Amino acid sequence: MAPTHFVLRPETYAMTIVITAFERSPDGGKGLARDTRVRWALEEAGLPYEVRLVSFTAMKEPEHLCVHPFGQIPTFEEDNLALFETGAIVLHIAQHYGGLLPEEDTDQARAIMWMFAALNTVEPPILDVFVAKVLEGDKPWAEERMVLVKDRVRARFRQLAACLGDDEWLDGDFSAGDLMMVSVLLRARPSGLLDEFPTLAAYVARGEARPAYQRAFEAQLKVNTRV
Ligand code: GTB
Repeated sequence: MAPTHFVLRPETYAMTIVITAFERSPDGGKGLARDTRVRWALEEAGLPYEVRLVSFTAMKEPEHLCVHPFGQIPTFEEDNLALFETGAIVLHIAQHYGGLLPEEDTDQARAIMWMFAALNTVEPPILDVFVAKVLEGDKPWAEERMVLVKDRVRARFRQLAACLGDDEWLDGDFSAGDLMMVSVLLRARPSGLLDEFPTLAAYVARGEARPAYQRAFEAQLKVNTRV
């Protein structure tokens, strides 16, 4: 039976790549929402794209739910393909267009491993800090929990910093693994945790200095600061 989800009807095929992003990101344009990493991957690959902006209400409506079952951003549409999940989107871009994955199979496998490490091992404790502050900040145990949660991030950052050492990137040349890791680490900057680890902060700064990141950042900033 033909799949009914995530394969677009011909009349809705995207002629150019279309992604979705917040109509207005709660971060006011700091680039912390997850469309930035997708924009960055598209810029690294040199691909033009359009952005469909969605409100929090529109994200939960059927039109959006048929490309994102969890009612979130970002999504990615190209020809008859619709994807959600930034890991899948960045991997798709990296595998189908140049510039983000090494040629050699084993090198490529390790770059993908770093993408997964960023999303599955490093991002969760960073998100816990956000949850502890924003969603649980008014609980009587919030302060105590915050200490624990921040220490878990520090433990992870110590391990990551040991792995990175004084290298420029995680494994040879810049790859989709670095793009994802830098994107994830950026989310730890507002808490001050990133700056406790100068080599990680410098690694993130190298990512931010890439022209493709700058273009991605500027594009989301323009959306989130328009009047
Ligand atoms: N695992 C998914 C992925 O990687 O694509 C997670 C997607 C996701 O969490 N999307 C968020 C969303 O749509 C936006 S990025 N949330 C709306 C909802 O769930 O209703 C998360 C985010 C939001 C706000 C900030 N900020 O203000 O700093 C940063 C990141």
